[in-house]
Amino acid sequence: MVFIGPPGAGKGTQAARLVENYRIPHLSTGDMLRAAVSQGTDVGRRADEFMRAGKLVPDPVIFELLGQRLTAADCAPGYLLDGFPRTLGQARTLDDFLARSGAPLDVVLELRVDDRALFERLAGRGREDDQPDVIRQRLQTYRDQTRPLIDYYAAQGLLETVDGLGTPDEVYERIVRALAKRKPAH
Ligand code: B4P
Repeated sequence: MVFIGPPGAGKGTQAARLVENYRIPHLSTGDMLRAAVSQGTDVGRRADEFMRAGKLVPDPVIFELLGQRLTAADCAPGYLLDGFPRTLGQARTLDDFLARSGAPLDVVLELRVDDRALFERLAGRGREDDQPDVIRQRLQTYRDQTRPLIDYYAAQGLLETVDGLGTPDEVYERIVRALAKRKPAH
């Protein structure tokens, strides 16, 4: 399962519920990057300046971060990718990996929220990259680099779009309904 949405759409919030329900690992590249930065690892040092600027961390850094995680034993029954892929390059690399492992994606969930609500949510959260200028840059980065993935996955028949406005409980209900419509591919 892949989760796509603009910054602040509630991917992390909803992913936490989904992985508890489905008992699968939650692979959030944002969380992994923040952990790498706070631990001062090599990946963290290379990612830090991009995250502070609201830009995407370069693909090679992301691949290094995720690389072995996807082949770990706990991912064998399935997993939720939260915040990855975020570029067409990442999506194609993921497709190659999944084709080699013989375990295709079941579904790509898009959480859709308008910019004004996103801005209010993020400004209210106050994380280091939630400053107004950085939020604007992150929204622009999403439009330029990540939104093309919506068409990419729609063309593969994998996309489910869910309205992300409303309470977290309401959004979660919509996600569960969207997932129930789909038959697992394997
Ligand atoms: P992420 O950690 O993925 O951050 P995000 O997009 O801001 O978060 P999310 O959508 O999960 O929002 P959340 O649930 O927390 O990425 C951070 C940075 O890491 C990126 O900018 C980039 O630099 C880098 N990065 C990560 N992955 C990368 C990749 N693959 N390639 C390159 N770079 C990468 O919710 C936000 C707020 O809204 C919270 O305060 C929450 O409480 C609130 N909220 C949630 N649901 C709500 C609801 N229904 N109503 C009201 N408020 C709600």
